[in-house]
Amino acid sequence: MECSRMAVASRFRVHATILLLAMAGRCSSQQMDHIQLTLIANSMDNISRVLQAQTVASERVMEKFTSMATAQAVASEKVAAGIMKIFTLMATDHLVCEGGWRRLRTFCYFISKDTSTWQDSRQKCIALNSDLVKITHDEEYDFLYRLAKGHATYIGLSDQQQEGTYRWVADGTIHQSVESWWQKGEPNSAGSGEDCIHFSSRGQGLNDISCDREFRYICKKLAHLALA
Ligand code: MMA
Ligand code: CA
Repeated sequence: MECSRMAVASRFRVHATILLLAMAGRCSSQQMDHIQLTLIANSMDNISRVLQAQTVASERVMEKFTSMATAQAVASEKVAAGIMKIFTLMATDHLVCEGGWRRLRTFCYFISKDTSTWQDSRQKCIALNSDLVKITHDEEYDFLYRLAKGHATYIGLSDQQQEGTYRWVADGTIHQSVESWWQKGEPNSAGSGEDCIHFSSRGQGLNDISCDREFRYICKKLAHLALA
């Protein structure tokens, strides 16, 4: 009786219960131990089979996920490359500047023949829907250096606001000094101080100079899209 209660309480599979009932008549504690160990072993076996199946299923899901993520990344790259191609096409074929302006990539530049103080130069650029030029990379610097042709020519950089801190007037950002753009020994704030930057007339790069001097100037604005 003791043996069969234990068997019911164990709640194992039907065939195990039948096996137990069959043996109920001659139940000894040694036999019971053996039966219970067999049942536990079977259950462990079942659990481990279920776990194994689940591991395999998880691995398949992971594989599927990885391959989908890879496919997604490849597709994104293709889209990005396509967009770049479109932009490049637009930049080379469909971006235009008005007469008298020169284009480099997505911007137009006006190099004046008339001369003005730095402040008046800025006003003249603004009147032309632009601003005194902000130079952002070497290619642009080289392009403008060549266009200045050794004439003293203002750009949109000054340290009027704070001595020694050069800011681009167009957007107020601080110029991260590019050593190679400056003429040797500049900026030197010579005399009673020099706050405005220009391509020097010596054709050797940028120099700081008095903002009251009258020079040529360079304006910059976005090129516009002309889709034919
Ligand atoms: C020199 C040199 C510059 C300075 C100008 C002012 C010709 O260059 O000292 O740094 O800005 O003079 O005219
Ligand atoms: Ca100087």
